[in-house]
Amino acid sequence: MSGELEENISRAILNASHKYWDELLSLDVAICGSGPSGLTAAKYLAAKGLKVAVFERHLSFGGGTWGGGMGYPEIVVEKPADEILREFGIKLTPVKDTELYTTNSVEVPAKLSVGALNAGAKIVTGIVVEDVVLRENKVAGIVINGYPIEKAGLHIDPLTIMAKYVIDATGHEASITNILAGKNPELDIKVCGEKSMWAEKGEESLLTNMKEIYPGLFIVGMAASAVCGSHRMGAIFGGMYLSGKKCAEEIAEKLVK
Ligand code: 48H
Repeated sequence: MSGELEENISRAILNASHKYWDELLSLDVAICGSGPSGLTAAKYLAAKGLKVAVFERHLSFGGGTWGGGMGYPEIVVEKPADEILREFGIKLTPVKDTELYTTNSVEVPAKLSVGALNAGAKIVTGIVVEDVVLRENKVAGIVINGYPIEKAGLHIDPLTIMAKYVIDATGHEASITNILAGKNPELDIKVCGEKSMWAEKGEESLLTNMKEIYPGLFIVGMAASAVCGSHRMGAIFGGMYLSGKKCAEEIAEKLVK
């Protein structure tokens, strides 16, 4: 490259970003939301050699993990989800006379994202998934826009990412399923809404609530609880990791021959 340094910086960024985005346009799996369930799914899907990207509204990834429990910087995980965290190299401290562990609320999202990135997933931040691409009887991709554009309320049309599967990992909002259900009532997708705190029931139900809610669209983590009308569980996270991993295994079974 020749020219002034400033010009070269700008050109390098634009050229590299063009290549980066070009590679994102057609994916095996588009994951909406970079909380614990989305990042876990991303790692296990990418480890199977699938082309995966996580789209996150905020500039930081990790979703609801960072804040721990009411700002105290530890979260809780129960067996058998501790095995998943060990695979990411996350440190766990047993809680005496229980099947619980505590773990640090900063270490967890940091290492989950490193695990996903090292496996080959991309994490795209500052991007809002505002709709899905619909085909005859199937979700076929996502519709995205910049978070600053959404925040400023600007009328700027979106871009699209085609994907064989989409995962709604948007947490309490279950925003992708809500959008699909709300815009297309004829699809008859029911979003029940989350129930009050009952940690044991909330955790237990996560693996059955994780499902392909409509062809091409999976729900995981808190989004699965919200869609299926299950209980919240507070700052215990085992079900988030377990449902993310199970979702990855189900999709990989369909895509990896
Ligand atoms: C792009 C979006 C969009 C969008 C939202 O909330 P999360 O951490 O989600 P989970 O399900 O992986 O984990 C839930 C857990 O953090 C939690 O809240 C628990 C256990 N609560 C229990 C209780 O009782 O309260 O992450 C979701 C992510 C966030 O980072 C959002 O910013 C992002 O999704 N997101 N990203 N486009 N339309 N909607």
